[in-house]
Amino acid sequence: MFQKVLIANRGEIALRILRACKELGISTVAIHSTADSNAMHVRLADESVCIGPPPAKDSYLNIPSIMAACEITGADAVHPGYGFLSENARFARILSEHKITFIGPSSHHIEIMGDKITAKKTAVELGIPVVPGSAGEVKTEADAKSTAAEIGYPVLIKATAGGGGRGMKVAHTEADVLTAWSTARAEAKAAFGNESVYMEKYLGQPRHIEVQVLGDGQGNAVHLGTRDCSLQRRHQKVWEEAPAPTVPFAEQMEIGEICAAAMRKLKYSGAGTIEFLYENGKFYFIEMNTRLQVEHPVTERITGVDIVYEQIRVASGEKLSLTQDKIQFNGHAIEVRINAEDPQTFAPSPGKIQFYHPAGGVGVRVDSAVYQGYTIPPYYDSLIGKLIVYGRTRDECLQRLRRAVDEFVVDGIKTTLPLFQRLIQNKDIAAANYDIHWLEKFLKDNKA
Ligand code: MV4
Repeated sequence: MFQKVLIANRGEIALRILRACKELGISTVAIHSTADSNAMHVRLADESVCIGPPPAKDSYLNIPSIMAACEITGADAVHPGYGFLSENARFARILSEHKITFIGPSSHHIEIMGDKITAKKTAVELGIPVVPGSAGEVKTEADAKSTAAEIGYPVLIKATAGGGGRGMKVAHTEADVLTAWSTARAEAKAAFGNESVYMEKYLGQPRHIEVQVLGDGQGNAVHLGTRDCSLQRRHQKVWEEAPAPTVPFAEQMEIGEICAAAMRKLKYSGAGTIEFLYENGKFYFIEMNTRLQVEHPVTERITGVDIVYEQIRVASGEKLSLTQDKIQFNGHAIEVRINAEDPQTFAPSPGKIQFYHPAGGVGVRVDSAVYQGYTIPPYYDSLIGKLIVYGRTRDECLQRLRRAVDEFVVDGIKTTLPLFQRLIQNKDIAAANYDIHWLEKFLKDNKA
């Protein structure tokens, strides 16, 4: 097992990782920018190193500074959390060249999944169902027309280097396809420095359902069931649930087992999330994320598995502590993301927290790194905390969420808590009757 882990992140996820390290008896190193000297992750770690000025590119994304912090402190492993360098294959490779363990999958697996065409090809080879689409890159106008005709309209053109929704264009008819193709290529080139695009059948009203997997790189892998993350605004998740409501349990286990078997074949190591669109009772692979996700606690709550503990174990060369037959799925969990944002406009609202009282009680977990008197800096994402509630049934979970949101107080800044007050009263939410477009439509129709 590791002696010392450097946590290359900030905020609630840095605390989440610190907690797992402490429970494993591993000492911890926090890194921080000059804007984060008073951050909770710095206070709670055994040691800390300031690695640069506020902009992330100069601090949390600054590989030479982070390598220097590893060197100075003698860390033998790095946990990247999510975002920042968590899916940077070059960072994983540099660490391994310096005999420091990257707590995550191999740089090879990060690379395969980072390129959406190789990710999809790999999924097909592994027997994972995918969205019908082009065999690979759509390189020419003639290619765009013939591929779209084969797939059938509407089609969606996506950036190979993309993900997270950037550089996507829909074409409804043959009259739109060339414009969509060339606009998508131009946007992909501008955003990623890579104009490569591919094409898929456009699904109109799917849900976003993902499968959590864990592998040990030795051919053992398990799935931890599904999460529904359809409630998003501009590709930012707002509310996540486990298990995916409305998908029959047997179908969840079936797609879960397909994913676990695929990870065994790949010899995948670490935590991963396999993302699907789900429409008319069918799952269609779109992408795989090779990192810990923000919403992992809902899965932890319904399975009892500590995902970060397992990540650290397998990275240190141990086998998974679990087998599939030991994993049970109990009850329902919902996470809502408390962002320092205006609940109507979603404009960031950094500043000082004048009063802070998190919700508590039975079935409530709060993952946060803020405290009363803390000033949220304006440089990073606006997530200040996650409220995770559990119930034996989804209805009990919703009732508890109502109670917990009422209890939660964050004064001095605007937060998304009032949005959750509104969502909890909505009958579509109560019935789990929503798809990936539901939240944006709700916000448009219910402007205050
Ligand atoms: C799609 C799709 C419809 N059809 N692919 C958006 C982000 C990226 N992860 C994939 N995305 C989509 N891919 C096909 N073939 C619709 C979306 C999409 C979406 C997906 C998940 C959650 C929210 C979304 C919002 C808009 C579009």
